[in-house]
Amino acid sequence: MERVYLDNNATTMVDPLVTEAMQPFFTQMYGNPNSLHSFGTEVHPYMGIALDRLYAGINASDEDDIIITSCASEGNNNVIKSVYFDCFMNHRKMQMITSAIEHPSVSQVYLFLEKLGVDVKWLPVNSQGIIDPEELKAAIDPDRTALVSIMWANNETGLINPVKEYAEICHENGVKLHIDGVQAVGKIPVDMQDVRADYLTFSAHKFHGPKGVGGLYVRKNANLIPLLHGGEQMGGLRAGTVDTPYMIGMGLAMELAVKNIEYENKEVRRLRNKLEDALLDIDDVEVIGERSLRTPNTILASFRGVEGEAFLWDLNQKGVAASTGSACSSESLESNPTFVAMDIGSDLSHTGMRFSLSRYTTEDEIDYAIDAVKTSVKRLREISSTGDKGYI
Ligand code: C6P
Repeated sequence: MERVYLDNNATTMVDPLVTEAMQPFFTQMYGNPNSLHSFGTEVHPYMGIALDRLYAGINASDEDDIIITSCASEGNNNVIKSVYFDCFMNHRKMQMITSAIEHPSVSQVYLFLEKLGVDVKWLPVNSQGIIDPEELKAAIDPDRTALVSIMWANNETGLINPVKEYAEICHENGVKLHIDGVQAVGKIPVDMQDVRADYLTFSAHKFHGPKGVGGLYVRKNANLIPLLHGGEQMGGLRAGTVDTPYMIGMGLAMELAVKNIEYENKEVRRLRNKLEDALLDIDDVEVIGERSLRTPNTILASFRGVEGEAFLWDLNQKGVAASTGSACSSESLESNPTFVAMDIGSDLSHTGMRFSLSRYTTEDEIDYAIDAVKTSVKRLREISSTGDKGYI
């Protein structure tokens, strides 16, 4: 076996049907969809199909908006800054609530807003790694809270938050709810008529679509101030020529992801559990978060006495791609946000390694990965007493 890709929470392989569907829009139907000639207008029906697929994929109502973005980071920035601009312009309440385990495209925006004087409340996770709805209830001040941002599923652990309960709490208190749905779409059912949040972000490359395109769902009457001004595209909510091949690719990727949800929850879950059982067989390995509370493809395991960089290097030498946390923080030597929030191994004696599968992961790959991890952990523990780092 040459290479095994177990980093699907960082990004996924594009489904070949998706790449095929995108091709005509690079070299044949390449008109600007805002042009009035046939090169522009001939693309419209395909964009309509893509939008329909996105609406169906998250069960959005026709009255709601889905804005095509360049990525989920853009969507997250847009929602939070939009609510900030709105409060600023209307001299309104300025408290916002988020959690200790958000992706940097949420947490870093809130850290920035704190510098501008916004009162940000950071909700902790409970012993199961979940944000307790009671904590949210207690933190909301109906007179001051303008926005709550909490992720649906965590990118490191896969732990699924009770977003439906958050939506009910926010609704009762007249507070807007923003959900980062990046790690939920394609892994678990996402139904925006059931979960009455105001905003949801997602990113095509997490569900076998292309990188560089995402979606921002905005419930009717939720209001959105654009991040990008300068054009009437997306009903004036996001300026800039829409990347038609990528939007069309994302639409098909969404449809295929939803069709594969059952496979994801049966077969991918089975392979994930097989890997997880094997990891738990190794001494001093723990998996973060109860299995039944996680997305079906994800494991964050803590390996005691194994140095993270050496482990990653060793696995990579064996052709196994995993990650010590989210890809965009991979250059930081700090502990994973989840480890910090859950107070695990703050002395860095525990390495967190994330293994994330996809519908393309095979049983042979899992068997190979199990052997590779076992050999690597054994080797690194043997040499750790010598002070050698275990890699060149
Ligand atoms: N997480 C990971 O390795 P973009 O790249 O902008 O489309 O998605 C950002 C993003 C937002 N929210 C969550 C929950 C995410 O997991 C991500 C991307 C990757 O965990 C890359 S940092």
